Amino acid sequence: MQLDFVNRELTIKLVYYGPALSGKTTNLVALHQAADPASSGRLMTLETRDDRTLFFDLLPLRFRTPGGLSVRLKVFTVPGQVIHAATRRLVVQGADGIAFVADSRISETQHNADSFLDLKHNLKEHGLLLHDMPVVIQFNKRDLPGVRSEAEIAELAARGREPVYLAIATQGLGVIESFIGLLHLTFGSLDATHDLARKFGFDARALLEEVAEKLGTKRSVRELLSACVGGALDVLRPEEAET
Ligand SMILES: Nc1nc2c(ncn2[C@@H]2O[C@H](COP(=O)(O)OP(=O)(O)OP(=O)(O)O)[C@@H](O)[C@H]2O)c(=O)[nH]1
Ligand SMILES: [Mg+2]
Repeated sequence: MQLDFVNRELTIKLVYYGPALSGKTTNLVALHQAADPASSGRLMTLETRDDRTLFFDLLPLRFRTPGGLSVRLKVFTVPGQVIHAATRRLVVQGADGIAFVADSRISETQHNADSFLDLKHNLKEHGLLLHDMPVVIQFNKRDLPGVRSEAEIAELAARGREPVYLAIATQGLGVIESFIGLLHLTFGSLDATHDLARKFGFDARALLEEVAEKLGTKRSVRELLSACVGGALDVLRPEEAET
């Protein structure tokens, strides 16, 4: 997180992590398409001819809170291919929150697990603990055959602390829900660490509503957040659990 006191501007870094071809770039493309052009900058992607991310993608978004605070979100993806290990380590540096995009197919279980471990190691390289990091998990590619059942995912989710979302990123399904879930955790964590509400009049809920609106959804933030199949969205904001 970067805080520019003079211009009352907050910059937050979010990273979409996960194994190769799980759909990280597709999530960013869907967010970019959904976003109001006034809030969204150009989606920057650098890919090989076969659509594999070579370095990273970056989607810049900008919002203004009712209190006059300007919030810039820099949404990155890492390149999932194993050979790009050094790049992933670089991209994850300074992340305020992570969306882990897993491939729902049972055949991809090991790749998902390897990538999650890789994330943990890379955070550690920067002195960060996965446990302290706001993380949501998205099980993508729900439309494909051979996927883990919803009941099974719900069971996995119930055992973990990370909120879990189901998605078909190519159809834009579950993309906004996952993103709003990630923002909810990340804002809560930053607020708790830096006391943003008291010092800056940072209103996380109002900002979430602003983001949801600018992403063109008619659904309420509450509805979007409750799309998660398990985990604990309240890990970092216990008071939200009662509302
Ligand atoms: N059927 C289906 N295909 C998907 C879905 N999401 C992404 N894809 C496809 O999966 C392929 C890989 O998607 P990307 O978004 O490029 O994957 P990535 O995670 O960015 O991959 P790397 O950049 O190599 O790490 C593309 O052909 C997408 O169209 C989905 O929900 N369902
Ligand atoms: Mg990619």
